[in-house]
Amino acid sequence: MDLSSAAKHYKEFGYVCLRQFFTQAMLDSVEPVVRAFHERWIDDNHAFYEANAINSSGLTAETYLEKEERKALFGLIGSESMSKLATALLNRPVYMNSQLFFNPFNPHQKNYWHRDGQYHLSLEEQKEALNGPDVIHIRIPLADEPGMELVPKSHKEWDSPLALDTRLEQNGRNKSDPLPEGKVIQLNRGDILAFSANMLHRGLYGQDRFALDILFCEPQMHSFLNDVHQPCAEIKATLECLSVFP
Ligand SMILES: O=C(O)CCC(=O)C(=O)O
Repeated sequence: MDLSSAAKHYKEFGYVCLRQFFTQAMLDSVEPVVRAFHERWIDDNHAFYEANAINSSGLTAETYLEKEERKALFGLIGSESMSKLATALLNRPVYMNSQLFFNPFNPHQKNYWHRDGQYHLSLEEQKEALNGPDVIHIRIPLADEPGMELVPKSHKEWDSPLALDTRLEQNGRNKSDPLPEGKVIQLNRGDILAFSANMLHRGLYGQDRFALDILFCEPQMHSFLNDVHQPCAEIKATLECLSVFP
């Protein structure tokens, strides 16, 4: 799929999957760094990891990675292919933060339907957000994984009564219950899935799930940016594209 078809699909459905978008060599250049981050993060967050964690964040900050390691991650985020993709999908995309998704320590832990905004916005504000500036996730699996389940068009459309009951766990529903409108997107190493943070989604656990997630926002959301996640001048000088950095 070319980038203009991808943009059309993203606009209509709130997500787009591009198969074999990144070369294996490109992923090989970041995977050891991501694995090193994960080991150091677990050392520091042991109780949380074993309790119920399914992700960490802030990979490009200085907390767990050295400058050379961060340079490798920024090499991907500031690559021409990433910058062209983000620019095709969003209006003047700005790099915000990064996350890492992995399997829960407890193999029986259940996943959960949600919209990202539901943890800090009221229901009215969540409805308004459907017409506001967008935040996009670019999910980059480093291993083949079950992927994500999404509700197509929910980046612009409010929940069905069943979906609302499910993600809010009301009227007898659990947040991991199936939704008939859910669409599963299985992902392999090399594929990417771009999806709007506004949309209703859940991760699917299993296999060797280990996925990097790069977040870009539109310029109206500048107040949510934190300098600690951004590249320093020395790293910027090594990057192919600077347009996604503030
Ligand atoms: O993969 C997951 O477990 C959930 C992913 C997710 O919720 C997100 O990227 O916002």
